Amino acid sequence: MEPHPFIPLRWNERSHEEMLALAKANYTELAQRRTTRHFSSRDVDRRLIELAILSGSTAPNGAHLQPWTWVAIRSGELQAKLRAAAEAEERKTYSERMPEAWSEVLAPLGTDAVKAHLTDAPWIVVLFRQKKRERGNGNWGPTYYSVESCGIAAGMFIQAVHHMGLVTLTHTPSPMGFLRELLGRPAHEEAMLVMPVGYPSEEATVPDIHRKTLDEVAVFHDEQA
Ligand code: IYR
Repeated sequence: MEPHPFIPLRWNERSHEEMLALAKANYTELAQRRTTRHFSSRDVDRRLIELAILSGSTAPNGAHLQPWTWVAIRSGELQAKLRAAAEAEERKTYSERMPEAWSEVLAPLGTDAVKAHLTDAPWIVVLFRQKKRERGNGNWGPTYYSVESCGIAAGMFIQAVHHMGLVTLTHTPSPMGFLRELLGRPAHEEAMLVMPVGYPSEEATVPDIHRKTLDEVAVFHDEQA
C-alpha cells in the first residue's frame, strides 16, 4: 500500500479552566444519557442520521481499515420483517437459550422478547463489522481489531445521537445471522448492533439504575496524589 503523507496535527491549546469546564460539561451531558425502549414514531430528518453515522465513523480503528458498514433503515416494510425475525430469535433466547446466571441480571431491567422499538422508531441503524477486506486481484485479508474498532464507533455514534437530542438503544438480537440475509450484506460482514434511533415516546420510562462511582470503576497509580 502507498504510504500516507504526514501533515501537521490541527490542535488548539486550551487553558486549564477551559478544559475543566469542557470536561465537566461533557460529563454532565453524557451522564444524562439513558437507554430507553420506548420510542415515538415521530420522523427524524435523514441528515441527522447521516451525521450520526459520520460521527461514529471518525472512530480510531485498526490499521485505518474502517471496518464498518452502517445500514440505515426507514422502511415500515423492512422494519416489520426485521422485528419479526428478531423476535423469533429472541423468543428462543429468552425461553430456552438464556442461562439462569444471565436472566438473573437481566430480569431487573425488564427486557423481554418483544421488540416494539424496531417498528416504533423512525430509523433503525444496523452496524456491521467487516471481518475481512478486499486486497485487490480477488484476494482477501483480515481486518484488525474490528471488534474494538466497531465498539468505539458505536460509542461515538451513540454519543452523537444523544448530543443532537435523540435517543437510541443498543439491541443485540442473538444470533444475528438473519440480519445479513435480510439486509443483503456480504458474507465477510457480521451484524454487531441494532440501534433504533428517534424521539422517546411521551410515556418513555427507564429503570432507576445507578452508575458506579469513580472509586468503583478506576484505579490510579499516581505519584502526585
Ligand atoms: N439480546 C437481548 C437480550 C439482552 C441482553 C443484554 I446483556 C441486555 O443488557 C439487554 C438485552 C435483547 O437485545 O433484548
